[in-house]
Amino acid sequence: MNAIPEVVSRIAEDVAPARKARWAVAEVETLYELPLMDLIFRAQQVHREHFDANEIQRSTLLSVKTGGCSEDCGYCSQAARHATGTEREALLPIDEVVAAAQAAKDRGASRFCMGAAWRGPKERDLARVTEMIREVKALGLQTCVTLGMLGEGQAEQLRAAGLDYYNHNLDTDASFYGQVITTHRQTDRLDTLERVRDAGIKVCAGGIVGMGESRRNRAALIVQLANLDPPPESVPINNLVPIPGTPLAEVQPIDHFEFVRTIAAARITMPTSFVRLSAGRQDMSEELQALCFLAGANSIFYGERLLTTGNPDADRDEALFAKLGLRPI
Ligand code: SAM
Ligand code: DTB
Ligand code: SF4
Repeated sequence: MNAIPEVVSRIAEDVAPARKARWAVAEVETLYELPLMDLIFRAQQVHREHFDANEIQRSTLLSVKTGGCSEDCGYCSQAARHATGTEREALLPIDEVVAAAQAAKDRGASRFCMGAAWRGPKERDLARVTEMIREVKALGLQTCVTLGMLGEGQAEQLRAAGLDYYNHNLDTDASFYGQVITTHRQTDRLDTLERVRDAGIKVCAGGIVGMGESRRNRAALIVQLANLDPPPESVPINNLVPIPGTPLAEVQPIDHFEFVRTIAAARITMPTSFVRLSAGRQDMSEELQALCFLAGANSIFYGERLLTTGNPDADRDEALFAKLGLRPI
């Protein structure tokens, strides 16, 4: 083997900016405790070291398989055991998915994310999803799917179809997880993230806040995400959308500034990741969204629907971006 590349890579390692090895929960709690102006300033500094602060990435979501899920996630409208009124539907036909992806592309989305209400995909389902991925990718869009927990070899099949990102959220920190979900463990989700990473697919992993967790829980979730090695390329921060009929329907909403602090903590601890201002945007004012962008969010879900709930209309987002001078990428 030629020795030069080895030497070059060793030099590259030596000169690469030292990446902070691991974050401690106490350190992230200290970030949360900063005066808001200082925290946002720090997040904005980190943001500008790694990104153009006036650029924003847009992903459009489509629920390709809705409802009837075996799991008991306390926030979810699609769990079969919650009486939410969400009907169980079959996997969508491929032409419907392709038409939705084309419409998303025409409206300016760069990534198309297909979600399924499964604990995990069965082999037969996976074959149809890989076909969807191939066709959506052929339109020139980045592809993302979120299908639940993956078994042996499934991530490789997705990669072979050209999948760019797999979304699988840690949702909440390890110590609070059991209060929200009992049908699987958070370690199961970590196993899936490892399979995704090993298969060479980019990781999209984040969580939900506003579920009655403490600030320490939020800091611990951020730490879990930031300490993944490498951290996820994409980090969705969801504000709980309360769904009537779920156990979390009546939970006290999180304070707006605490949400902004969570975005800032994600930005500071995961400097090179896209941080997505995700679910819950429909109930946020333009000013709150702008604060989230200032705190380092540089991605959104774009289009009038998330999975089973609403999202701001694309026209409204376009108008907001124009007012803020944000350019889509
Ligand atoms: N079944 C797969 C799974 O759980 O990974 C994929 C679909 S699941 C609906 C995707 C993610 O949506 C969840 O992990 C959670 O973070 C988010 N989510 C679901 N319901 C939500 C709600 N009511 N408010 C905020 N985020 C929610
Ligand atoms: C993510 O973090 N948020 C999206 C996506 N990944 C799959 C889902 C949000 C769902 C909000 C509730 C609903 O529409 O059912
Ligand atoms: Fe099922 Fe996913 Fe909803 Fe949990 S979050 S109930 S796994 S669809």
